[in-house]
Amino acid sequence: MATNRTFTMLKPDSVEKGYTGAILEKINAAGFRIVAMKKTQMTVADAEEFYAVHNERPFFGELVSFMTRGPIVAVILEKENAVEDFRVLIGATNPADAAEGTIRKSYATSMGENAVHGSDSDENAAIEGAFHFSGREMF
Ligand code: FUP
Repeated sequence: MATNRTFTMLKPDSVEKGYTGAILEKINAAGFRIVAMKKTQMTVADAEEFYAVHNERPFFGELVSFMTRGPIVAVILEKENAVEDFRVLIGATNPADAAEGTIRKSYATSMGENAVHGSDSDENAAIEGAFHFSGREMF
């Protein structure tokens, strides 16, 4: 069943460069409602668990070290068709392939440092949201 929720992280590159406000503004302007939000920093163990699906991939070590090098902003978002619409808003994983006007086109620098995360399914949105937030932090 579609939950109409997705999960995003503004990744360490975005936070370091001071893009948090601009990216949240784009997300709000696209019609997403913030259900839960916090600034936090993932430990190596957190990142290894969050990205466990990629643990055999050659980029895994770099991904974990990037995602843990500084704070992130974790956010649960709500909107009709949230997962799919948010993937459109952020653009392709590699910013070189991202469409004009997408968040990754505007703020990402490379495949690795690609500014934002977006869940790829309703099931993963629920798992990833629950990774960062308890039910009492969702409104
Ligand atoms: P996305 O769903 O667009 O965030 O992309 P993936 O789930 O496929 O990948 C997760 C993260 O791994 C990406 F955000 C960046 C990193 N990655 C690489 O660094 N190199 C790759 O070839 C693929 C992914």
